[in-house]
Amino acid sequence: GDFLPDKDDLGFESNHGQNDRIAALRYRGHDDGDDDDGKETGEEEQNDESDEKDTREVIDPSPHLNPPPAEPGAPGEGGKGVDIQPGTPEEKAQYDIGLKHHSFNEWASSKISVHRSLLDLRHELCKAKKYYRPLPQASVIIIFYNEAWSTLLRTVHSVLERTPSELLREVILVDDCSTFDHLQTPLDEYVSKLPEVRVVRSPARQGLIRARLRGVSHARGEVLTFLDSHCECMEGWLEPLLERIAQNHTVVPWPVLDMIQHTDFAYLFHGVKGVLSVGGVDLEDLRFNWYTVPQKELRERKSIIDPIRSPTMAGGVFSIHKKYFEYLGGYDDGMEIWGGENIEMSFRIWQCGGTIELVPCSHVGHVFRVTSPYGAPVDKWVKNNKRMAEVWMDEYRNVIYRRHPNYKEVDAGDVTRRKVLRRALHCHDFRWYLQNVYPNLYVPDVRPVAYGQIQNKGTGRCLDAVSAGKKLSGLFDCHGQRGNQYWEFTRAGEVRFGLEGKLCLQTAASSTDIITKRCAHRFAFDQPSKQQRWVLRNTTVLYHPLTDQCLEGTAAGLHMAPCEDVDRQRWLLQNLEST
Ligand code: UD2
Ligand code: MN
Repeated sequence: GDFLPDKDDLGFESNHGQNDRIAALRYRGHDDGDDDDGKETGEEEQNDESDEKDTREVIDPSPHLNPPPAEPGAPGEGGKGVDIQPGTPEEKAQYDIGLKHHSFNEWASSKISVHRSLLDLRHELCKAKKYYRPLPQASVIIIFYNEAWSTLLRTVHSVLERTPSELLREVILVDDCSTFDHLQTPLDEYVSKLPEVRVVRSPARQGLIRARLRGVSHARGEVLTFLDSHCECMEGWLEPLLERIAQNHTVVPWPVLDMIQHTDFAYLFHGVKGVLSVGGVDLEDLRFNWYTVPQKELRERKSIIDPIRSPTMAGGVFSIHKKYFEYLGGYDDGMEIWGGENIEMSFRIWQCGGTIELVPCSHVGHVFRVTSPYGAPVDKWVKNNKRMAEVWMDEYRNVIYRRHPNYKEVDAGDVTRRKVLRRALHCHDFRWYLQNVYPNLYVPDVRPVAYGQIQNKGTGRCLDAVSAGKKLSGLFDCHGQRGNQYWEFTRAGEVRFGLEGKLCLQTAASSTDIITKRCAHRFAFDQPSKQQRWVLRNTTVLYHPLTDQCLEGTAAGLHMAPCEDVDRQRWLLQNLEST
């Protein structure tokens, strides 16, 4: 195809002629691997970390090493759920231990073949689509820590069986120092029979971010493709991802993530016609969430199967050109265990000139679970987030620090190298990201006029959102615990109910109720509604221009009344900015 760039032309459109910097900025891995731009070096050492001492203690003799073969009518075939329940006490015990170790129904998973079939439910246009060869080859990197046998191997087989072999350079399994017995010798033996699959072991548990970096240092393909260890790839999953990268090396594509139910392992296909969600983020707690693409943006595409720009990515499954990954600074190797790396990488890609796209024709199933079996430690996640915020979010990081006092207590470590990276790549600031990539994001006030509790001078009680469900606000004894009594008085004149966020104190002429309602002014760059606009007078009076009344607190509660110079209409706002 004509659109394919010259194989040797690896200049990135958006790197402002910085190719000379690429080498300097390359991630220096733990083992520095072969650094010769993917050239073949023959057989690689199976274990080049021999100087690192393995610290693991193998603890768990695990069952289910012999999953059933794939045959029509077997449990789970065609992506169906397993409807049998553990019957005998032994089965029940196995079910319990599987749930404990994996936070999903491992017992059900073990009844399903590691080669199970999936219905090809892709859109007709996706099935008919032709991909111009040659596409670049991918190294598929699957990291795992104490993954179940059946889910891990089903991930591997789904890659081997649903990827054209000429597009698959290799599959690299990175063991993040698992302690389960089945992941030691049994896995080595199983994998030794599979073509192009290797196990790379981490001698200490370092978390998924460094595990991925370890995988990258062993990768020889032109493109890196990451997977969680409990995925199932659907027919045709890789080609559209590779095609986007072939067209533009600065695109980081990811698939539609279908849900494999943790309860029965049913594969729930997410079609392209329904509501399409891409990656989002909540700036109040930095959690990844799903963002429903505005219809307008969907309609602007030429075809229903065209990729969609995505402000963030979930993080577990995506493809990226290896050199672009390295050029962008890989991952932040100061991040530990779990969490935050996906948001960091998302901001970094966009701010530094790349693009994240959700590719509707590519489908990968993932077991979404409700809890984490290995107890992802919150302080590590906070540390990772803090490193990200310090480097990429500019003044917007203060939103997080203000809302979550625990961030102060966590040491983020040294981020100098990451800041140097940002400067060297000439990246945009965070405000640019908000304006150009994610204009629909709810952005809390960076520096509100006041934040914390709002205490009534007359009664001594505090403004309380009561319960966000009821939405009626009232007055309660001040408890100093934030929660329902945490408010932010914004520069735009709103009284925002801060912690759960996105709710604003409002009242109207037609109703005397004082309620918290979804803030009308949601985005960084627009205006509040009149019902939600307040004016702070003499630093204590909450005047509401629309009704020309003042907020008042009495023994009977909260109401609006004509303004008077009395204590019941005076409020003490915490952390009030000195004027
Ligand atoms: C989501 C991502 C995950 C990662 C995470 C944030 C998807 C489908 N999943 O979490 O990839 O971006 O958000 O960090 O988008 N693991 C290790 N070492 C550890 C802990 C985990 O190797 O210390 C492995 C684990 O076996 C799994 C992967 O990392 O393969 C992700 O962990 P998870 O499945 O618990 O995370 P998930 O899907 O909730
Ligand atoms: Mn996962």
